[in-house]
Amino acid sequence: MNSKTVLGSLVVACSLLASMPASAAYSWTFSRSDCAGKVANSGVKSDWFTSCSSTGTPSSAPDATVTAWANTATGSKIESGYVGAYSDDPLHLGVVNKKEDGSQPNHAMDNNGYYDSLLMSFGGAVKLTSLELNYANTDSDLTVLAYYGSGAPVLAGKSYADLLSSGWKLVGHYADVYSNANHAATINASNYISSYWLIGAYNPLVDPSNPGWSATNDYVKLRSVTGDTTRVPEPSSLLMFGLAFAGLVYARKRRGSDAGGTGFA
Ligand SMILES: [Ca+2]
Ligand SMILES: [Ca+2]
Repeated sequence: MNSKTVLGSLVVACSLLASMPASAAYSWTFSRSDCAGKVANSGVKSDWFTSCSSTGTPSSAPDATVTAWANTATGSKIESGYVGAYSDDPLHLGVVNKKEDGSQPNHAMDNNGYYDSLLMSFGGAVKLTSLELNYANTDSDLTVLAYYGSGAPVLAGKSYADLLSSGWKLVGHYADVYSNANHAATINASNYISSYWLIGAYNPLVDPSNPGWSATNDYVKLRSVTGDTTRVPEPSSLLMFGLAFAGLVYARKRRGSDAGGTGFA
């Protein structure tokens, strides 16, 4: 291996290292001004929102918009619902689906009768790492999905059983989240990164190999999500990095043996 090849290997190795961004932690909560300037009251339909948007913290975080969904359409298909935002500072986000009247506890995000979800759409790809609840009734199991399809996801008209074959990946099922310290759960051990995340009351319909938890008794409200924008290097990038490094070691060995030494003096 000549010096040009060694130099080339070095350039490849350095550029790969430089392409791995430093981690920056972001969090998103929703204030009154993020949700049409008002807080919902139980049973007052005009106080429910079709979406809320948060700029996130710090200000360099991608914006987040949240919308509500449930399988309340004919044939158990998914259709839009309302975001119910309760209390204040930050708001507690629930889902009032089109078959609910907004009374407690069904104005939470729940799976009693229909499966409620919140779709979080970010202004850039985000790797969510944790989520936090600030309300639960009875049980607090969750299901989280991330979108890897092309374009923006279309939920309306699909059934939950369609999602894993429509570009969605199962991030995980998380049991008893409200019972954890700080009512929070660490999520996404597989390091999925996406602009679209579907966070719902525990939903066995999306996943034939679901854990079989109780699926009618989860009522939760979402307080915040946390994440970053760190991309885990693709296996092909790791392979290129390994080859470049191996090239450097080989060149050094050759140079050492040519000089009659060990190459590692
Ligand atoms: Ca609900
Ligand atoms: Ca449950």
